[in-house]
Amino acid sequence: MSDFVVVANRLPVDRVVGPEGEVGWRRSPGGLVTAITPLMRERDGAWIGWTGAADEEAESFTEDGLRLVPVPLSADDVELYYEGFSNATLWPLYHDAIVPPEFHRTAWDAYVRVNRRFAEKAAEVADKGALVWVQDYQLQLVPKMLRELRPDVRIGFFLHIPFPPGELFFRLPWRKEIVEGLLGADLVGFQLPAAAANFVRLSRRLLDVRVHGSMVHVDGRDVLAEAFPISVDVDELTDLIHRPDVRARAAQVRKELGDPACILLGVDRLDYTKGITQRLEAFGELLADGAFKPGEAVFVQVATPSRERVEQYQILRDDIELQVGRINGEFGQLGNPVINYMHTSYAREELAALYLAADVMVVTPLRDGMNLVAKEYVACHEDLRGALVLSEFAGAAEELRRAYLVNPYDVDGLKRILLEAVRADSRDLQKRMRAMRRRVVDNDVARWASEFLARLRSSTPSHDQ
Ligand code: ADQ
Repeated sequence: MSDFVVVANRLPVDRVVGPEGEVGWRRSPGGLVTAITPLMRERDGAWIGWTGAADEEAESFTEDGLRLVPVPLSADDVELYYEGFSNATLWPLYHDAIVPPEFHRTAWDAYVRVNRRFAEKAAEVADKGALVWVQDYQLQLVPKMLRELRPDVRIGFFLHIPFPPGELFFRLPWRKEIVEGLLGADLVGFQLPAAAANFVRLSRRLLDVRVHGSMVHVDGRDVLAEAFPISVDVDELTDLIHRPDVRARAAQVRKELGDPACILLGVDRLDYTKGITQRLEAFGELLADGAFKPGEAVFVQVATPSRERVEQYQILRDDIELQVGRINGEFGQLGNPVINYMHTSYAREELAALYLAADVMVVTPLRDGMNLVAKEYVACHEDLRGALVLSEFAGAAEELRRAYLVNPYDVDGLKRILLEAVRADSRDLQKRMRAMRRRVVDNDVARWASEFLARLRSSTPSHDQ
């Protein structure tokens, strides 16, 4: 039994196969894992999640001092709960319906079924009065299901993606069930205050509950809905950029790109929310307009493969690759493409080297809960060099006010801002970077996790402990 339990769709490890074919596990990269693992070690914690492979029954195991509890998913569950309801219904619905959300009853049934499996596992693993922290949109029903099984535990939930306004949320045939599911928690955390306020308002409209500021009174309990903007592991990134090999690699990147005056960089999961098409369109037009001279500006776009079995992601990949080919075909020179496009996942060292090398970081999501790439870029620029072009529709824009803020739907505006950032005076850039760094360095991911948990601990206990 554990007195601190994290429940997330995925376990914080990836399977690795050694040279002899032996199977092992490696801790997955990512701030959430880094922020939570020390807390788990301190508190004898357990992490409940899926291994990432379908049709696999695995026992609990300990890896790198962490207790990991797998929840099995069948191939059917993966298709309906994960690719279906999570990534073809909720993901687009919560991101402004950038692509049309699909509503399938069989997918909903799978979502309920799998959420119950996670809740049952949590009920099994949690010690009396334990803290249970449920993560993200794939598991919104878990708080209520878990409370029914285990009224003694304290339940926190954090939504990593935006929470949509009523105009969108009300389309969901199961909107009431989702809100009831979340209200099973003692504390529901969001990236932004507006999302928390949205949730409180929707709870009042959908259910017969009383509301007091950020507090919802339901079934004789108080549920708090508040914002906890997530951040990055500043120490990890600082260590990386101090490494001589990482610095050498940054210099080598610039050289390999033909030593251009300006390197523009995009780093994203290949996702339609990230506005990759929009930024490449603006860059292509700037080349066509002759605003950049040949060899002056080079765009590096790294796109991590993501959700490759979901149709909209296949369409997007084709669109982007066509666009990159066209722009390079028109403006590139032999051995010198204007866009260097990589459809791959990079090691943290390589990513840090790219951040160091980039003069202009281009982050233009059409909607994003937070966007850690923007904060990672800032964390890597101790040298106060570089410009951040940032979409107004990324949660990070609320904190990084000194970025070059832009509406990614406005191609002319985007072109203007890109040019402004490329041509900016280094003293102005330093001022902007200093202000942004203050924000990110003071509010790193460890602080995010400890503030959420402190709030959860101080929330009113719902039932007898
Ligand atoms: P994501 O949509 O995945 O996260 P983001 O916040 O940018 O978006 O995080 C992506 C992470 O993956 C970053 O840490 C980045 O360094 C890494 N990454 C991206 N491309 C990579 C590549 N090619 N190789 C290796 N690593 C790569 C969701 C929400 C966000 C929210 C986070 C955290 O959509 O809004 O900020 O969760 O809450």
